[in-house]
Amino acid sequence: MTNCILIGAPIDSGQRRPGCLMGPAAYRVAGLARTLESLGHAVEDRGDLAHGALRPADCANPAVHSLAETVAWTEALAEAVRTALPAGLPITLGGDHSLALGTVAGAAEHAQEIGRPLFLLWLDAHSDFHTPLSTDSGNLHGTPVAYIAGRSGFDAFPPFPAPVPAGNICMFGIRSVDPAEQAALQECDIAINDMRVLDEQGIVAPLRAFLDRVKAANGMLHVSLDVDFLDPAIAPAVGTTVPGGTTFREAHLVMELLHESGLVTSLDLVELNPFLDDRGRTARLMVDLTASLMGRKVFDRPTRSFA
Ligand code: 4U7
Ligand code: MN
Ligand code: MN
Ligand code: MN
Repeated sequence: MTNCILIGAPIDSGQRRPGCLMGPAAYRVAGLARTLESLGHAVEDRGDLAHGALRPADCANPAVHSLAETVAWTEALAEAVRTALPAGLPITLGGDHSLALGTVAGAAEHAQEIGRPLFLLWLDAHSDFHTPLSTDSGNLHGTPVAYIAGRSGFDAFPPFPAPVPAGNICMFGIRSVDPAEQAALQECDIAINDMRVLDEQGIVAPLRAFLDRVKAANGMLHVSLDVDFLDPAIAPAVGTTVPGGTTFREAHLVMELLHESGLVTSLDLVELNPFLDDRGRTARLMVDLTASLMGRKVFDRPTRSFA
């Protein structure tokens, strides 16, 4: 039994298409709390977070927008996750992916306090490795991994508490990387399991290899799940669809392996835009994936037999 702590993060300052701020409501309507409870977990819904006062913030890149608001969200979310972690497993309901600037900062601070290393699993079509200085779109939802890894250019933000070493970061589902991100990723050893790797090797071997490393290091594991990790045919409710994403079973298998590992300590559900959904199917799929992560099985075998 896990104490699941739901944190609503109706943030949409990280991109330009309105609608992500309806995400937390959609997850509640789709029955996230009820589903987790049916699996035997306790659920504490802390409601929707609000950001604090905005302070003036500027950036040398004129494309960047909504910087002050995103900084304020980062502070509020870091605090919310840091204080939730001692009490259970925070599940942050986005909201666009800029929320991970805050959630992972909070997790990093907690990990540092208790002296455990933090690992990051990034499930996304995109690498989100821009800095505010390198982004062409100016959309800060494309920047969290760079902040988490300690890249420079985030002067407007609180300094990242304890940057996550590149070797502790692993990406899956990648199929859209901008040239500036590509160049920066070439310089570091973040594990990038792009769709080509998944086509060739499947999802199990690379994921098990990563989870083995987390386990060996007694690490905490933050999982950030972007709706566009999934193929748009099964998950249309996202502003940044990219064809060629993971299938229904691949995504569930990731979640099932994560459950079996027992390693996940915090989770983000991000980029759901309910305004773009098809009768709630994407919201329901995200809830079902969370259920798999929290122990729902296709078939409950008496003993485990996945050799
Ligand atoms: B998401 C992009 F140009 N790289 O910077 C950008 F392709 O959180 C997309 O993963 C960023 O959805 C996508 O705007 C951010 C673009
Ligand atoms: Mn606001
Ligand atoms: Mn993303
Ligand atoms: Mn994405």
